[in-house]
Amino acid sequence: MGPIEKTLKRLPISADDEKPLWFMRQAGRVLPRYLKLRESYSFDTLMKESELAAKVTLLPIEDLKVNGAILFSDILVIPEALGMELKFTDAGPRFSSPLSQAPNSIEHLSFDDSKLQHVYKTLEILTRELPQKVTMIGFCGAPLTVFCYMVQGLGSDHDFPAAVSLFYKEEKLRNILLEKITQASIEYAKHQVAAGARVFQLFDTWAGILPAKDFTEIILPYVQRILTSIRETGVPVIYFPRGLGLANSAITSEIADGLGVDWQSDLAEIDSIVPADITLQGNLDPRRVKAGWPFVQPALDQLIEFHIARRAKPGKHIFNLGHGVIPGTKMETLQKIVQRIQEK
Ligand code: 1CP
Repeated sequence: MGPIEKTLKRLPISADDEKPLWFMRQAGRVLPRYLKLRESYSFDTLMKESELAAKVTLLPIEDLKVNGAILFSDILVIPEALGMELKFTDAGPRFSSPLSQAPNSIEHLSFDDSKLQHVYKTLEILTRELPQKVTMIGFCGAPLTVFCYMVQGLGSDHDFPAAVSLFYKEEKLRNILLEKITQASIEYAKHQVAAGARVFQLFDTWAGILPAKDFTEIILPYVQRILTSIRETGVPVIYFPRGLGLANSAITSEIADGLGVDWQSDLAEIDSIVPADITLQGNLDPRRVKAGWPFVQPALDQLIEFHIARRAKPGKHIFNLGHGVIPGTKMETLQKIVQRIQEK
């Protein structure tokens, strides 16, 4: 069992274990070997051809020496499997008709798990190929984040005005859509576990777009249902609610084993408002990482101090960024981060 899984299961890390470490969006953004593959294949092909997806998943293990492998896929596969048409354009993925254009079509969405077989096949290949110390991390998008993209569309305003206004105006349709996303995510996540995922992360990139009270009262119960059903299989879960701020205090160990902390938050402060039995993950600022090694090193050394101070107890902290690696970041900077963490 690798250090990431051990940490989340609160098992002691031994002296010969590496420190638990991976980067959000570690595969599909900056690695030269990935960018080279993209010259020959579309993103869609890389994701849907399982042999290729497995190969891309392994690149950061080989080139960065992280000890978590996150499945190469996307959170948009759930809307697609619910029946929305997704096109991969040069400007990025786009839905042909976001739901705000025809809200009543929400009633007709229906989950087809057979569209996701390629994901399970990728995981099966990886389960055979991953070194023991590397933890296979499955993932999907959280209900609110997926709702925002489905209703608003992609590549548009990240305040999601059309999605949030439908959220308040059309309560019945909102609940139907959140319920469909939740049920599909549960089935999808359980299937990922059956195919070999050892840890699961739920990405809630847009958790911060609602007022905290609405988030905790309306959204969190859906999140909790997904996470609970995964935990029931014995697989630990990390929840990454970006932009939640002080409302992170609602994330107890009833909800998740690990909490992904965004770069906006002070890690020690989040530590003081969440229960002690939750593992924190994060939270180097990816823009500092993009700025280059001299600018990231002081912040990294502070993070290492934080990690070491908490390390006396098992299950405390996993190294990561506070959001995904930014395009244009140098691979060498990521490699230096890994080296420094593992040598201290
Ligand atoms: O390292 C990896 O790349 C792992 C695979 C991975 C993951 C974990 C991809 C590949 N996407 C994701 C998650 C994801 N996708 C999130 C949550 C994490 C985050 O906030 O970074 C989100 C919000 C998305 C949605 C998404 N997918 C967008 C943003 C759209 C918008 O307007 O905000 C885009 C452009 C994508 C496409 C995508 N997904 C992944 C890649 C490599 C790409 C780019 C494809 C291309 O080359 O066009």
